[in-house]
Amino acid sequence: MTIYDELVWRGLIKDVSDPKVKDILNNGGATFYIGTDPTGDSLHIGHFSSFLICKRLKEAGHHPIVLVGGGTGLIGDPKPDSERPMISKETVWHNIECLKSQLTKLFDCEVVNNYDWLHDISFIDFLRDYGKYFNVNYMLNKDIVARRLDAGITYTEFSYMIMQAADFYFLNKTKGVTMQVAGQDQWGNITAGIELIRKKEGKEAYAFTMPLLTKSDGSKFGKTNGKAIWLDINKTSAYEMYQFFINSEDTKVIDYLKFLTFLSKEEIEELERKNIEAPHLREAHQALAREVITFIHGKEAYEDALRISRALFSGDIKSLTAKDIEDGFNDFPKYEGKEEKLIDALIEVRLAQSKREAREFITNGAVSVNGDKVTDLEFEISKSKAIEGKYIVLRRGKKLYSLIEY
Ligand code: 383
Repeated sequence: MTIYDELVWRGLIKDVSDPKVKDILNNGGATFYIGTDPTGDSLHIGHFSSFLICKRLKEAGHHPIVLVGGGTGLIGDPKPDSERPMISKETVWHNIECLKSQLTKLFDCEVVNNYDWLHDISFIDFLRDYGKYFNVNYMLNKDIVARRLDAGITYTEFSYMIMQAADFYFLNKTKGVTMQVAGQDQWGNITAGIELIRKKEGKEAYAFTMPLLTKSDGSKFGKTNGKAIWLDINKTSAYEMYQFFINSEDTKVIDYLKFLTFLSKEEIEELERKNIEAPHLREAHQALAREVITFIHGKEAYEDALRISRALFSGDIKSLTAKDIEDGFNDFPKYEGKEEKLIDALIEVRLAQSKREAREFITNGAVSVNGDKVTDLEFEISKSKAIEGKYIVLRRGKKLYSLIEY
């Protein structure tokens, strides 16, 4: 199977700028780039799904460059619904450092920062050298701008596409980048760059986009209860990530395997068969969790997550040693152990928002202490009740855990 056919099979191709993209991908040897703005101090699983293309294309003999948008991050890529809040420069610098180290660790790629070339273009040069190539009508017709016209868009965000276009132009000129890759939401910015290169240099540049992963109801993939799945293990533990993938919808799990793993067509087809024949074994879900977590956090973190999940699933907290709990809950925040009422502890460890809520959870039998359900509103926690005198694991509902350390 050619790389192009493989990308199509994996569902990774949404739009292509030119039919030639197929040959370019199959021939190898192209330099391409994909960018991200430093809007946060970690990438999330949505970014991961796009950036994996670096590894796929690298294996097919292409050279990937990853761009962190220090310049564009100070401006803000227009969202369809509302203007982005401005981020302070300090935050942007901090986020860049965080993203750079994540990206190099995960994808082992050359990383560039567009602040390096965008920051010293003067306003006059910007208007003369770049603005002059953009007809306002063309810009207004870009989907993202058109969608913002009613609610309003500032001149700052309106200019964003010119900056991203300037990046493509700059990387084309200085690093021989001939192709840009991104999620489908970036189509407008990417084609602006292709146009700029054509107009300024008379050269052809290329691009393709990847579909955004969705759930079966069409909503965005990558969140549980409104919380993003981050790649930073301190923001989303390996265990939480494990839960996220294990709970993927049965009708979507095969799509996710194609999109997010490097398992072969044969392996995925085999899992697809098992998913239909023996869905209760959840082998496809297991494989998805294993592959993605191992890629992001390594084998050990995956195995910890699995072991903890098994113990937590069976409610068998007491089978865990203090060391097990330390390892497994490594990524969880630890709360300071006190001698206090369970009701108060639940609020402190963020398993309840108020006393009223905490009481309700306890009386409804939703709370357990080290695996034992507690319905007594007067129950007190203390060091003497901790596993090996060290840890108390509080659970609310089926999945929410907090760790108390003495
Ligand atoms: C900036 C300057 C460039 C090229 C790209 C950029 C960033 C781009 C953007 N990307 C998204 C982001 O930063 O906003 N304008 O969060 C996301 N990407 C990737 C992918 C995705 C996109 O980082 O679809 C999801 O992850 O393209 O939304 O010269």
